[in-house]
Amino acid sequence: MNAVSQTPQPLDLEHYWMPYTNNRAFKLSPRMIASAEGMYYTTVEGKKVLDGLATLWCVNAGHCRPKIVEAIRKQAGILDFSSSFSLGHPLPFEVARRIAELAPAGMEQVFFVNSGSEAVDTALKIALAYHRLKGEGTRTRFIGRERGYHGVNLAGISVGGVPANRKAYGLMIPGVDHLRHTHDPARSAFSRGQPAVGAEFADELENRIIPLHDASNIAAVIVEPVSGAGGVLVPPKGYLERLRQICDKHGILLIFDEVITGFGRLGRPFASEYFGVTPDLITFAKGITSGTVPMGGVIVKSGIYDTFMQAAGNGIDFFHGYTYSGHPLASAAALGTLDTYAEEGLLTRAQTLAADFENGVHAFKGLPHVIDCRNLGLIGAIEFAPRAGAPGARAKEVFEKCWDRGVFVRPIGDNIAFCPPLIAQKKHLDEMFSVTADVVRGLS
Ligand code: PXG
Repeated sequence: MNAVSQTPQPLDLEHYWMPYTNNRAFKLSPRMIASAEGMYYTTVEGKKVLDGLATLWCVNAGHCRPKIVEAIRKQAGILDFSSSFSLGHPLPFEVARRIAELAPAGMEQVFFVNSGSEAVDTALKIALAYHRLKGEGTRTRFIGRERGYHGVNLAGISVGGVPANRKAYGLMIPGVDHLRHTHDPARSAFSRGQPAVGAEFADELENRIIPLHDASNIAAVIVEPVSGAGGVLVPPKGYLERLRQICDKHGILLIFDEVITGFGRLGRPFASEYFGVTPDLITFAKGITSGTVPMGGVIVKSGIYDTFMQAAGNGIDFFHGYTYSGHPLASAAALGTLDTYAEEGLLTRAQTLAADFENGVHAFKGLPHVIDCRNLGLIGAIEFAPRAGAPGARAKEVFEKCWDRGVFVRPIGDNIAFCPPLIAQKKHLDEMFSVTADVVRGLS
């Protein structure tokens, strides 16, 4: 029996307030998925749709992969739930060990949560508590970046830099400043991979932000190594290295939000390894379970973990945790996912596909209204000139027409983002790009 046949027909759409959705438009004309396998969804009408965004940048292993499905199914009948508050069960210990194996050297401990938003708030709290334990309790400010996306919790939107996500929520948390974003189309439009210029955007930390707030008041800088939901912004060469140097010089923690870039998106387990820049904390979610069961976490440098352990005496070392941290089903899903990644070489597979992907993204250059193409690993975007008086309208139209033609891509402002599952083959990339290009050719 599939999910659809268990629901009454016609479906009552009135009661579910959908997240990040124009509820009125959706309920007038629903796009409803019934099932998925590999690279494709099947809609309730029976239409196949290619998943060009790993759903929401997370289904890295593709849909309904047998090992993952089996791991979840089996675990549900063995231990459905057990808390991780002063009790334990073996699975999250093993997941943490496997993640530490994949993480940059010296990052050995993992704190589990249930989403990217929780991972971000957890990382920020670790940073605050760490400085306090070190006798530097004045370090309470956070530095985010324009166009950064760090989830939707109050701390996450405060350090985040997507205006629409902040507008309705007043003051949020105090003590936050932002670096400028790194998007620089005047110098770097149509860069293949990392833009050659722009490392100096990092100097704003040293030249403006630290003099203004004083380093002794700054706890951490948080950035996505590659911005995702802010429109796929690839860091200029040398930029992340420079941020790392400045943070080191001033005793500021550097947090990489790898909720999208983690687990193979750039052809390495983490973007930190790809860029050769090791942060102090890494947030992750999405790809850890390939989207199947909610899970996220924070990977910390061992020195940070040790500081908490040494300071705690006989008491609890970190007054923080979620009821479902280290949930058995999520942990089982993570192990099934990590096994699938290992057996199929998926954490490095983006390297093999990167050249075809890059060529596919940059083939949009010269098509109507296209003003930029960006890519790195298996993440990319094309950007349109905004339609007069209707910003975002072109990307929305492309999304809708692609969907009608069986390809799912994501509109972000005037951008269309591509982020296919890591199991994609060249034929899937060809299908995704050729349908999208056809639609763009007809764009007014
Ligand atoms: N950090 C980053 C870098 C993310 O991309 C989060 C944190 C929050 O994760 P959760 O699991 O709490 O959603 C994300 C999530 C979009 C879009 O518009 C992107 C995300 C979520 C929803 C929409 O493309 N990324």
